[in-house]
Amino acid sequence: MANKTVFPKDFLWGAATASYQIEGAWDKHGKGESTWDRFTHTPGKIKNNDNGDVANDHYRLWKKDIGLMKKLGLKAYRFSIAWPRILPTGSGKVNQKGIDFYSRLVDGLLDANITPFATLFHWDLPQTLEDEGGWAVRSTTDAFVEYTDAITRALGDRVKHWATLNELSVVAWLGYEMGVHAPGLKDIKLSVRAAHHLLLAHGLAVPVIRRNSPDAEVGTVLNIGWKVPASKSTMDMDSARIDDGRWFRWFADPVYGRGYPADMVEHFSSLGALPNGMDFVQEGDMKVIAAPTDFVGLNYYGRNLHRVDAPDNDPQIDFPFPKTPEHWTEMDWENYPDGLTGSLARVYFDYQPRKIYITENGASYSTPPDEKGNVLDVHRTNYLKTHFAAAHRAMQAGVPLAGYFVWSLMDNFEWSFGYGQRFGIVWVNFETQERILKDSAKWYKTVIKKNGF
Ligand code: IFM
Repeated sequence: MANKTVFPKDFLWGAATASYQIEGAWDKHGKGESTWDRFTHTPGKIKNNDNGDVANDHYRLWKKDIGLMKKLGLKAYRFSIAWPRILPTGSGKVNQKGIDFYSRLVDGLLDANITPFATLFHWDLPQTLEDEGGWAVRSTTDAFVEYTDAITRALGDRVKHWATLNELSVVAWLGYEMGVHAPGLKDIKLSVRAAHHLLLAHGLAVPVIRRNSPDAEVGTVLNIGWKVPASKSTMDMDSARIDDGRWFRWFADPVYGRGYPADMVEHFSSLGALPNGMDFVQEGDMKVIAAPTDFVGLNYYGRNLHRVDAPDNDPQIDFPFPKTPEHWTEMDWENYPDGLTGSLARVYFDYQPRKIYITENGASYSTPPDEKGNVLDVHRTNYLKTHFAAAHRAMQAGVPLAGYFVWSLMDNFEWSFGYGQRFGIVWVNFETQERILKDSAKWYKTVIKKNGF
């Protein structure tokens, strides 16, 4: 049968992971402690008290993992670099063994014809920096520049795709306001400061990367959800607007030179987050944050429907599908491909990035291997198929989507949920470190080969 959904010739089909979620070797070869090491070693923070001490043992098994990528025919691999491997205490002395690990990984990828796509910060901050205030203090941005300089000097000749930070909003809100991610703080005043410093770190890093890796593409990675009011009532609409403002506009607007969104400054003030106004924003910061970039990476997982249960609210007019695995993943996230088309179109037409990558998209389903050792993860395959088609629709409407990274290459440590949530297209037995290509991976392989489906 002929392909129905065909992608451009050079489309970058990939898969993504993150250092803390897969590497293990948390204290090996000079690596410093990270905030996630500290957080997971604190009893009661993570489901089953799981931690990333060993995780997928990728630090040791990286060659085997490149073998898997090769088998799948991946064109690109998105991974992150653990800052505390490079600068164990956040700044100061560089740990050559840490650099060597990523250098070997990059060479291995290039040998396998796989484009390395590196993220500088996917949440594992050196604990020493956290002890000095972490992202809530400005000095962490200087340390980030130092780290960026060290790693891009070492890899900038070979890595030509750099993302600065992953999902800044998740770091700021889950880590500093809600306390469910490292460092586990619950202080909204600190969280808005953290958000600003994460943005500033991004802006400061861009020229450093350009200097050390001259012909590379540079961007950042933002998470985006399809936030919809359940009715036309003001309450539902406000709720959806604020949710989008918090998780997306608060970050995208400054990156694209618009400054902080006024409605959200008002919102944060009303919550008591800004007792001294925006005193943490110094002259010139907003210009730094708006440094021109080559792409934006979007992580999309689903729709959030806003229904404010108030007696005088409008009748609710929109309802999600029933909670069957077809429509809901095991994270209790709605499977809503149209939201991906909408998000891509919105970001492109509203912010005009030069290029977009879907830097993460995928689903958690825990389907285990059957007695023959096959993992029949039909819901994941269906999730991916419908989302690939949704991305393709956006491209037909003119969105310059250049690549797609499935989250995740393999099952891994899912933060506060531990190992219970499995996003991988490759099954991992965490006792034996055996890897098995799930059916979704086998299907993805055919998509990559045919450049469509
Ligand atoms: O596992 C995470 C990833 O680290 C960041 N984006 C969302 C994924 C699924 O929760």
